[in-house]
Amino acid sequence: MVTSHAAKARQVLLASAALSLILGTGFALAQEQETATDPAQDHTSQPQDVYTPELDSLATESVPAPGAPEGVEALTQAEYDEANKIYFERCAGCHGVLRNGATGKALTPDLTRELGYDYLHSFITYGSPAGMPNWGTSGDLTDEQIQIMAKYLLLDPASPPEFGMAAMRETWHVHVAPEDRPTEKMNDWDLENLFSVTLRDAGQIALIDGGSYEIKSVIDTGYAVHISRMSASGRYLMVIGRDAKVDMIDLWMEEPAVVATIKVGSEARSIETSKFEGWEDKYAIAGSYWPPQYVIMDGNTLEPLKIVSTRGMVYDDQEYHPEPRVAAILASHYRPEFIVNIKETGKIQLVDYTDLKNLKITEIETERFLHDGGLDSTHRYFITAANARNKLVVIDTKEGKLASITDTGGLTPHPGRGANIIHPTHGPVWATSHLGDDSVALIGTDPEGHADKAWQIVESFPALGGGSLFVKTHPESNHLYVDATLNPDAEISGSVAVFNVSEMVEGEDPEFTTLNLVELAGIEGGQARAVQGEFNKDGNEVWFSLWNASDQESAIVVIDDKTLEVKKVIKDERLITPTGKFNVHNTMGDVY
Ligand code: DHE
Repeated sequence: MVTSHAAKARQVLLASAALSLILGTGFALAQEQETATDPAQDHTSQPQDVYTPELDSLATESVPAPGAPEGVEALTQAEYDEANKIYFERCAGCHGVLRNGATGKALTPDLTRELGYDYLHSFITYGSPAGMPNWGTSGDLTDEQIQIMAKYLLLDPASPPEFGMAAMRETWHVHVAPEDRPTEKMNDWDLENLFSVTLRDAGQIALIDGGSYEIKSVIDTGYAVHISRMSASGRYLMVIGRDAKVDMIDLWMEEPAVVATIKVGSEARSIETSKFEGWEDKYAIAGSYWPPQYVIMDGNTLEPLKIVSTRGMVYDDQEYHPEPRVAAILASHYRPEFIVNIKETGKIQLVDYTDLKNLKITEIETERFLHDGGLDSTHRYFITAANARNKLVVIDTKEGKLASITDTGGLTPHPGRGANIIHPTHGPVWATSHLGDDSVALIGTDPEGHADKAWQIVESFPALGGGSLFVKTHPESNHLYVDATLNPDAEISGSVAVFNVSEMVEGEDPEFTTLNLVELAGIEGGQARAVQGEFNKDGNEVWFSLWNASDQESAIVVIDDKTLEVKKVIKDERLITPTGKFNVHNTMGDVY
């Protein structure tokens, strides 16, 4: 069904059992934001809460139980293992691996012992108005588990193992040496229009031909595989799992396959390759959540060359942070540099890769909790969300400095790589949607032609609802697509809003067309969620994943960008939990 909508109600709260089904309960963590008010939060009460990292690879690490000081009860190793698993899956995303606090409060023993066992027990059971989930009364943890957790918090924090060069080299395997690889493309695949599709819960990616929609291959990758990025030449596809395993796939082989792998830590989310002229395919870089570091690798073999720790001072109060996670990493097109978002310290590093021995890093003070972001249409400016601070940070990658920090006016911006459109009066702008409300914000990106609007939020208007994760467009398209993946309402989470860009009018909320993709694709079981539009190479089709629970039917639906009609529904039993999609041409050239 296709319907037209005007502006809708702004705030949407999220309380969805189906969401836990898809995401796992570990997503169910409340952030203790300064803005939170009123009654104890159910841990799924807001979209941004259920999107908190679940460090479930770390949860599998065995850490010896620490001894207990006088007056504190010790845990057996079995109890300690259980507590660690619960902590990393459900608590560490907010309170930090080392319990020093992140978006949630610090839980170090000096503080917890002061509070005492009874306080901790009831705090975990009932939660708090500031955003601590009510783990007991919600039924997520049993009283026995809460007792263990209260005791666990009185002990010294577990410190999971580091992952330095020796550990990395042990996991590094070159399956096909560069000299044994083809010297030219050996298959008849249309590589530029190939899509790498994340099959999240299967730990695989599907390579799907953009012309025939045929699944050419399904390849095993890391656990809860997260994203794919292309090498600048379009030959190598890099895939990273949440378990920090990187797989490098050679698309030139007769049957594209993994030619090198490495594990770069225990928990990771980001991977990128060098793109500056003359440095194409030379290096890859992966950032981890644990340990807090990034590693630069050889672009042909994934050999780890240089590990850089991100531990250090927070940008403003200049207090030490022991575990700043690495979020988005992009390659600069203007300098031989990687742009690295460091979450907790609020710093963006521009890492010059021309001389790894004498590494030069430009460190820019920005805002805490940097997450994802992308480039403007000229590729000169990197625009990224400090999402728990409701801000967009803009970096001038040519000059190597901060251009602006702007409040989006919405709650928890989540742009993905964003979308570059040309607004009829504001000119070139970049769009982000929000997790915490239904707003879409447009920021001016043309300091030369529209100087008065540069880095200002020039428009903010409603789309379908809260819980949006990604926006998408293409230079050949006149449409802006906005999903609402984490919205509790199945009709909304299964739909996308489509805005006609050339009809946008300054100061007016634009009308949009709603495409109920789940209905259009004929998916009946579960709560399939429409997520992350991605265009084909020519920009005349947009693909959305319909992401269902792993035991339910999922699909990819292909929409004709001109007519907004369904061109194809790709259904296949191998398409288990499809989420991100990365078109080779668009990903290698940063086309969005
Ligand atoms: Fe992602 C990008 C982190 C959950 C799908 N995600 C990113 C990036 C980061 C990140 C840092 C930017 C990478 C880059 O550009 O280098 N994601 C996290 C988390 O910490 C979080 C919130 C929780 C977690 O435990 O991992 C998380 N992400 C998810 C999902 O649940 C999603 C929706 C489904 C899935 O497959 O896991 C998801 N994230 C994506 C996608 C991108 C992404 C599809 C790339 C978007 C793009 O267009 O570039």
